[in-house]
Amino acid sequence: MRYEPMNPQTFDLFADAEPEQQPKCVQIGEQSCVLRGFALPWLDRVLPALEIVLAAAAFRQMVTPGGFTMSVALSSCGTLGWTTDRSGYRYTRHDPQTGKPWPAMPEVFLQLAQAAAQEAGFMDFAPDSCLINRYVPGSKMSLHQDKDEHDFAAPIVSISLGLPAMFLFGGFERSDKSQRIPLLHGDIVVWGGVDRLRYHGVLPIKDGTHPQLGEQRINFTFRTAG
Ligand code: MD3
Ligand code: FE
Repeated sequence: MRYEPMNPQTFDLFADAEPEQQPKCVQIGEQSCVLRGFALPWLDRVLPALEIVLAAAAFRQMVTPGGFTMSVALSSCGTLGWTTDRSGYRYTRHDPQTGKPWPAMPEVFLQLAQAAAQEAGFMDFAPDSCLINRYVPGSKMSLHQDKDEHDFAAPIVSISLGLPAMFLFGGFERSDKSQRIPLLHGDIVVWGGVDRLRYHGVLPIKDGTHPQLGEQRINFTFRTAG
């Protein structure tokens, strides 16, 4: 009898399998998780939108109520933008540098933040603020809590782009031991529920040049502030 070659499809055990899925949100706290690389497929649309926001509201360094100039430069978009000066931390409707309303939140920012929140189980995230942090090598963010928002029930979604950072994820008191979590270009973290009031910070960014973003790290944090 003549040898019949098998149809290779007969033995492709994965022929009927589901298409590859985006990796699940990896838990880093009780109600926080990281979506590695989740933003990467969106960057073709996110980066041009970022340029438009920054043309209207340029990065600027702000002063803390204690009189220290932050090493991180900030901008914002959405209905509310976060600012600090000698009189305190707060959300405002207008950019104090231009007197104009903060730039609108680009549709693609909102879509990406909602897609990430959904992946982490927060089904109707409606951020009204996107804080944009720019770190150059040496910039850091000391341990702090985010307490200026009105509703701590909503999660915060954070997107990291450019140079890598070592994120510090602490406890509920400044002196609590913190875990270190590397955050890389394209990573998104969703922080919700009990983890919302944890102390957190960023170690000084190391020297380097990112192929797309150059000598900087840019972090977006989407919040329901009002
Ligand atoms: C954990 N930004 O803007 S984003 C901040 O990388 C801030 O630029 C850091 O902390 C950055 O306030 C961290 C991740 C983040 C944001 C808010 C949190 C983590 C959080 C609130 C509670 C717990
Ligand atoms: Fe923070």
